[in-house]
Amino acid sequence: MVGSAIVRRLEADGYKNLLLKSRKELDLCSQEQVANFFSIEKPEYVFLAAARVGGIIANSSYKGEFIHDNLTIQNNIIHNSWLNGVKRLLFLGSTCIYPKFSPQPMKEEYLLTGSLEPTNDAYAVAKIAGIYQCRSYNQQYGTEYLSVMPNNLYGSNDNFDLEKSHVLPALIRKIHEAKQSGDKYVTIWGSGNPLREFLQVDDLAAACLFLMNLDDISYNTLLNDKVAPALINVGSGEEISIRDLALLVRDVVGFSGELVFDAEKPDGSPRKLADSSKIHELGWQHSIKLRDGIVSAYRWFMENY
Ligand code: GFB
Repeated sequence: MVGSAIVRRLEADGYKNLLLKSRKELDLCSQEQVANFFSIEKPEYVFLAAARVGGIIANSSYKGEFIHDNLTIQNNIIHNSWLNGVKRLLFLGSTCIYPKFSPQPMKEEYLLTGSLEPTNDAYAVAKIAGIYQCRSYNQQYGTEYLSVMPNNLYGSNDNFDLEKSHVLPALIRKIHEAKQSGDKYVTIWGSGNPLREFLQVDDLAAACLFLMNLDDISYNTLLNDKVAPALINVGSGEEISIRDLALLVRDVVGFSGELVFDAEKPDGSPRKLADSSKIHELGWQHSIKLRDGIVSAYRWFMENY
């Protein structure tokens, strides 16, 4: 989802010399294949969006795969970027790197100030390792790698698998299917009380190009930030409870049935609102409103799924 959004944005901005490989052509978990790719193609700029990701149940059910695949992919790419003289690299993570009970909104400097949310601790530890790998290579080798932490993303090419997906695509699919079958209610996981901040993936792609294209002074200021070097949040500030999100999706889809909450399913973090003042001060703001983004995600689902 993130990679395809970045490619759309690069192409829209006129970039032509893109090095794109499908999963079949290049297995990012293979040290040998990644090493060959970098030494032959010699990319100058790397957007590291590839990851094993999933919603709250996938994250807590497949912890071994999540920690292994993410550590392997990012280690292969970051290390080979250094070996092959990549100029700039953006490493994408997630706001789940911050402590479960972090003060809100979460500033970059709150990293490692408290324990993680248990449902996604394995994934978060892998992402934290990536942040420290970028920082450590910057410090030892003088590379220019920046870690970018978006909040909960959604949009075109999202995963609509009901067990593995994140909440927004799951709600779109569940509520649409309930409407089609004439069901009286839809089951929503958890209490409905957690708060989440959502960002449409095309806004994230715009933020990534904005950061990759920063002038040297601004980019180096981010890399050398005294309290949180080489780490920047990208959020929308559009925070909403899961209950209100479900009501919004119900409205967009046009379903008139009830919402039933399943307390057996985990809530996860009570709240994770990113403090995006760093990127705002540099001049970037998101532009896609949550409701508009849901309308277009629902359209994408109807056309493609
Ligand atoms: O999006 P989500 O799976 O992940 O769940 P997290 C967000 C909230 O929505 C939780 C509730 O409180 C869920 O219980 N929810 C309600 C549902 N109905 C559903 C449903 O049908 N499906 C899903 N998936 N959730 C993820 C992390 O945490 O956030 C990842 O696991 C990553 O590591 C990602 O950081 C951004 O927001 O809780």
